[in-house]
Amino acid sequence: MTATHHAPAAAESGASATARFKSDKFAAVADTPKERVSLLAREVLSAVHETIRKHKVTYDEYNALKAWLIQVGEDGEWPLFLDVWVEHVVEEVATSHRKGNKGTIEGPYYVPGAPEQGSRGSVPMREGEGGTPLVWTGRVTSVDGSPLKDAKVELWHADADGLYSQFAPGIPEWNLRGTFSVEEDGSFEIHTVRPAPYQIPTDGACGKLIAAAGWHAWRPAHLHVKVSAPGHELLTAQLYFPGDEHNDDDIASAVKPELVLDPKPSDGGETVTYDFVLDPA
Ligand code: MBD
Ligand code: FE
Repeated sequence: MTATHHAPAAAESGASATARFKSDKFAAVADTPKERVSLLAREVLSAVHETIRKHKVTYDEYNALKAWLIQVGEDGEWPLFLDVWVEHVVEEVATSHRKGNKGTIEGPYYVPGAPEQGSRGSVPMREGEGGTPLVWTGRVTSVDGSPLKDAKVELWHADADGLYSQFAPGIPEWNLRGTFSVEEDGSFEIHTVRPAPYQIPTDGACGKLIAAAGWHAWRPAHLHVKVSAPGHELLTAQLYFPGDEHNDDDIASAVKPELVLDPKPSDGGETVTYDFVLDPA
């Protein structure tokens, strides 16, 4: 099966991301101090006003914007919109002090609490799961080189059709989602499959913007990870594959050269090594 057979599931994925954000994160959203709200809201609005003046935005364009903004909410695509077009700059600002591993955006499809698979094992997958088998070995250390024996590596990614479990229908709950521990020396070995390049939902409001602007909807194939260890900053990253045609024009602007893997063919699949270096908190 190819990704195109599944494109219609996409708007549901956007709406599922809204439901997920509400259930996991609404309670955790901290109040923003009044002075910050005032400053940031004023500056964002000024930037909008400037754009309108500079380009002489018309009433037709203003009303098209209103209609579109309403549709983003109705389609449940605010998480998708924000994570694709805004999060990468928040991530850049939040992690610019780091000396350890580069990170990148979380995106809309993380689910906490994926099943524990030990330090050497497979992510949950279906019988005959599509995609080239991938064996990934790595180590988690602190910036001083010491192994972090209590580290956890959470991995989640799309399947060979570009779909995420819990966001697209008909996929087992924790498919291609797992939590791994590490050995005393910080090492781990994870068995999974190579995901497909990912097309963001084209049948909702975000897709409408992409079509109206003549952009494309693609992200390169990627593995999402969260790497954590006591006393260290949480690392959220994505790993990419060399030669993917969208590594240079990711719709979500989330590719960094340090995050591109170097897989080697091995019997029936691929092996890859990628280590993580965490910053002390
Ligand atoms: C994804 O899979 C993703 O990683 C991002 C950032 C946005 C949309 C879908
Ligand atoms: Fe993703």
